[in-house]
Amino acid sequence: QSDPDWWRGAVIYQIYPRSYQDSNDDGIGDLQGIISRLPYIADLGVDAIWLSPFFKSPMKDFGYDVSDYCDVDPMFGTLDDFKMLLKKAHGLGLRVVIDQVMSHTADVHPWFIESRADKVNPKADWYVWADAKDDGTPPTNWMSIFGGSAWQWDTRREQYYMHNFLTSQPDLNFHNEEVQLALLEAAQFWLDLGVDGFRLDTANFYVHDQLLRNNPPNGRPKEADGSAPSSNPYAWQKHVYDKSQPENIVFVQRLRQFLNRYPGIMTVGELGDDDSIGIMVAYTEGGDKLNMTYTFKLLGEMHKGVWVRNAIEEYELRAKEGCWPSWPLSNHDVMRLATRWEADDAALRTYAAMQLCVRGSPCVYQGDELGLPEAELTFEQLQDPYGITMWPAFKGRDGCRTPMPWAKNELNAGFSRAEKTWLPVAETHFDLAVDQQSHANSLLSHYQNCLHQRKQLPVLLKGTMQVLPAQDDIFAFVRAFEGKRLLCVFNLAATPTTYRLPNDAVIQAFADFPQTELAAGIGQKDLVLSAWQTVVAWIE
Ligand code: TEU
Ligand code: CA
Repeated sequence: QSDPDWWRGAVIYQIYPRSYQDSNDDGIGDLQGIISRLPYIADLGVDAIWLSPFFKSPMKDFGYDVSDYCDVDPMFGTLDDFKMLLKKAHGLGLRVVIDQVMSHTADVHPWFIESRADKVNPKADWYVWADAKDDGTPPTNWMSIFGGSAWQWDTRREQYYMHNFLTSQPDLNFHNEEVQLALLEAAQFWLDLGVDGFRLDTANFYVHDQLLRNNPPNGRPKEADGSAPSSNPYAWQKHVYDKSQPENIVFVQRLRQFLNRYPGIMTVGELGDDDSIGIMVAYTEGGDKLNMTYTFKLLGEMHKGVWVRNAIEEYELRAKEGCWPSWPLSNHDVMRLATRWEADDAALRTYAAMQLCVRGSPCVYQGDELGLPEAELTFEQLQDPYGITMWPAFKGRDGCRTPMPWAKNELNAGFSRAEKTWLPVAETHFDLAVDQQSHANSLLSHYQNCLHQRKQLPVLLKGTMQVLPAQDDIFAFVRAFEGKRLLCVFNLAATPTTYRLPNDAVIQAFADFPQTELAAGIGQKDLVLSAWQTVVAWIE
């Protein structure tokens, strides 16, 4: 537990507590359930777990609406359960990263209840309140990501309050010093319990423009990859005033200084912005901000193949001193990887190997190690308010949040003994359950092999990375560490192709990392690559 740099190159396994393992038969996953599955996670070979929120919450956004930052929701267990989880995880060599949702609280948080009571109470300025314009309309044109205006009228105060997400997730006012202190105090509570780091929810949404300026229009932009413009008007604005303010970085620096008192505490910030590479850099450069960041750059439907290569290359070119990325391929907010990228078993193997070879500390979302496809749900089954509002253009996030399948022949695939679980286990997931993948050729075994081999290759953990010039759908790069150079080549397509090695490169030996055997080309300048081929080799 002593290496303060443990997070550099670590693999983080994301757990969505509602859907991992139910221990008390109420159909909802909980902390004791997670504890019972820790040996599975340790076996997988990851370094850390990141737990999505388990704090007290009215669960309107399933925990991302916190009503008490310093307690466990009874649905998930107790503080003692969390302490036990921490102890058992540490005992198995797993670090524990928890989610901090600082940008907003639940509307039933005592702070907000007090704040909305009148305009003079001690917390009157803790949230973002503003008068209506003369015609009664909201103070600015800012929009909520989940639909509609970012302003909600409050009859009690006869003012609007701001919310980037649900109306029941009012934004805290970071221009208020007391708010910043209260949030640091909440973080300290968990640090004192012994957590190893924080995943910071919407870490560039903390601060809003104090002058309340309107966002400029953005037209109805097509995605860079040519896909249809978003049906959510949120995308039709340039978000220059409702987030990513200069003072936001100042808070992040303050947070870092505060965390520096606890050696080895890692922060990974979730950032959402149009220039997502630029903001990944801005929030880590210089080493006095976040340890690492991730964005939605690789989390879109079309964002696969060459897109992945181009995004990572752009990042490596723009990265400055101190910058360290995390490249998740999925999470609890987006369609499951297998469906989103239309990936079959061969493709999933290559994406996994690629994700574990690029520079950074990747997050692997629960169930991706099984190759789960997106669960199909009817409108009636939906739980996610985002999906219920946006249906059918966007079906919401429930399809990636259904329970983990553990055992094919058990009720609810071993997730729960309840008759009805909060979301059903997907029909298509039973055959992919953990107990069906114990054989050496399964995707699960492939993940295990990649993860275990990776640990033996310091060059993959800490090495530099140089992206090689583009050729077809091939993503090729060189990792280098202590004078050794590792060539990584991925054919991100179902068609065979030939890869011409860079001028100075001569393959010396294949690395001990799961990869496809080369059909031809060993010792030559051209590597003949089969569909979805992976080559990881030491070069001179
Ligand atoms: O997500 C922030 C965010 O940008 C997402 O809402 C994203 O735009 C969307 O989910 C894409 O499908 C974080 C959490 O990860 C999410 O679960 C929360 O709902 C949100 O913050 C509000 O706290
Ligand atoms: Ca339960």
